[in-house]
Amino acid sequence: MKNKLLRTCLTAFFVCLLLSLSVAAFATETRLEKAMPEGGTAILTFASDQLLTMTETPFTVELTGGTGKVFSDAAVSLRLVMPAMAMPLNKPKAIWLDDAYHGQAVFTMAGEWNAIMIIQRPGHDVIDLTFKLGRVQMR
Ligand SMILES: [Cu+2]
Repeated sequence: MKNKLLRTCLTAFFVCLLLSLSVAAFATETRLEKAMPEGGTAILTFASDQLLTMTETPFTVELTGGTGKVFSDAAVSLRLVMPAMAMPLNKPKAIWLDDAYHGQAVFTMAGEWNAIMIIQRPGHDVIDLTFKLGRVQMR
């Protein structure tokens, strides 16, 4: 009887813990999604909900075809640009590892930024998709 109560309490505790962890995980990301021209989606996720200047910010790219197939054969990079002005070339690559393409972005100035995702798949034309990132804040 006592064991059963204990088990119920522990289960409730772990469910609460998992829920709070997953809520925290969602809150600390910037996740952006775009449709690809030939169907499917490209998802760009930065490991921060507020992008900051002069900070190495990990990002991932997930490419999924219209039929749900995950594309792992692409050459992927981001061209980070400020729509308001010309900035030095800032083009981090993203390398396939396990389940997604992984890269590191550094924003060199506060203000409005876009990421132009450049996707090159064997036997396909190069695709570029523009993601609006909003304001990057001074660290
Ligand atoms: Cu600038």
